[in-house]
Amino acid sequence: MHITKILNFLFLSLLMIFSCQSKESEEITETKKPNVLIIYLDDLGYGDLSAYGATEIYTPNMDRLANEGLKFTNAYATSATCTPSRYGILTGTYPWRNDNAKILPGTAPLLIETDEMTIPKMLKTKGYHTGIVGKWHLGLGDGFVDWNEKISPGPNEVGFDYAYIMAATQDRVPTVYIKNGNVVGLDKEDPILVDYDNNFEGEPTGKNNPELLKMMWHHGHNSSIVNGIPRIGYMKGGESAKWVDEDMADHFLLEAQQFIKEKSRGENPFFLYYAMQQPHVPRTPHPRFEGKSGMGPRGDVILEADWCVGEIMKTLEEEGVLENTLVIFSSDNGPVLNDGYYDHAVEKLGNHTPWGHFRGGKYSLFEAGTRMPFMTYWKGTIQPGVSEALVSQLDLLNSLSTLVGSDIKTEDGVDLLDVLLGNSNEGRAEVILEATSRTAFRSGDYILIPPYDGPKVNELVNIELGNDSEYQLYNLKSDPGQNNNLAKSQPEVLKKLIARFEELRGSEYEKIQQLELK
Ligand code: NG6
Ligand code: CA
Repeated sequence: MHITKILNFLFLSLLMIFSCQSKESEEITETKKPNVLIIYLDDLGYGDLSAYGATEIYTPNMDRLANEGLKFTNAYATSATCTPSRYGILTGTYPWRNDNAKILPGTAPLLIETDEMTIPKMLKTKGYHTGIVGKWHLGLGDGFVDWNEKISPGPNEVGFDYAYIMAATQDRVPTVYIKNGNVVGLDKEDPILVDYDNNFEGEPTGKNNPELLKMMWHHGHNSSIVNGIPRIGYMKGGESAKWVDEDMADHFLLEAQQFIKEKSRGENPFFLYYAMQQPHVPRTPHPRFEGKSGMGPRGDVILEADWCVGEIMKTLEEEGVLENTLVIFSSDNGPVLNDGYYDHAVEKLGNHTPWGHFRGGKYSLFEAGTRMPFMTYWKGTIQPGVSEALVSQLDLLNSLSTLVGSDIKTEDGVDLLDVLLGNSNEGRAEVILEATSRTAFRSGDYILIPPYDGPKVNELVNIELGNDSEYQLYNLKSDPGQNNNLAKSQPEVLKKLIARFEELRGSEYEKIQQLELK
């Protein structure tokens, strides 16, 4: 062979070896991207976990995440109700920017625009397989939904490759599971009809047929009856597709485990948003958990949820991905006892304090509405500890984006990856909180609640809402229970916070002031 040919051959061979090697190392970095699992509970309070101070209920599996991971004490949901919070966590955008981000009926159209950024969409740009299992409550379809055809747009159109969901809440129709847009187990001969205004002729309701109920309604929840439980909204047909409430936790758990098992064995990393239904009403523990808490169904479903968390962690372990998975645990809004059914939540509470040492609860602008249990756990990467950094669920999109090497960022979110991993205590400087369309402003240790009309207490659920005719200003560090209004004694701080809040909320804030002047 001619010498130049030999050199050429050698050069090409070396080139091939190098290019193979760099391809291989690229692949290694690809597979090194961690899986992300968000475990999101529904109406679980700050004080509902033993790791957060509960003494009357024991949640060992949630505690494990808190004790072996990072336990946050200053973490917020964006809102004190479900739909807006879920909108906030998934889009990284404040829900009060979207007028439709309010508690939705089961027939509401999809709230997230299909061109809007979401966590799963962002992760998909980096090769993630994305899935949701559990509660959706962000609307489906684009105006009218035929539940007997493929339902679209929905989670699949806003970033989830796989979606196994309930449309809204456990207390709202339709009471069926939906897999990638199709109602599971539907018999086409028995089509589903849903209406939130009018009943279907001849169908029993909670209001007219109390003799058919196994759980009695207290307020609302008196429309169609499914499995002896009266619901919000009317539904007819779809018998074979109706869920069994007591099996729901096991059902979603199995789906979540299957997703993890399948995706752990694949090449790409996965993202799973496991949106559990507990302890939202109606509280229907599996018989295995019935009576176990001594606190009635609310306590029992918290124990059930805790068991589910343990099982999901076991699956990660069994699949060998525990050290390559970032687990984030939180809840969508604060706790409520009586949310519309007689289920002994009030009577059997005993000394338990679901709201921890905070004031208010679900629906409230006071702290317990949005201050959430929030833990990050990543075996081998996150060191156990407690973080007092101010974080919002809004920040997950930007933080996860940095984690996976993406530069997608939303304006409202803050990249707090270092804080979530325990490498920094520098959280947010400020955050806006929302409760049923009212907003408050936290800045440093202070919280400003502007004046709002409306009752001080929602008597039906017995929760203080945060409304007052005057400004409220609290120092949350020295007064987490919000008992000492500093608006009069600290006028300088008050003025500063009002000005900043006004700047952030702009025209929205002017609207509030106009309301106030009326
Ligand atoms: C309220 C329901 C409540 C619950 C809530 C949504 C009534 C009287 N109350 O309107 O039971 O379903 O909506 O909860 O119907 S959330 O956690 O999904 O926001
Ligand atoms: Ca909720």
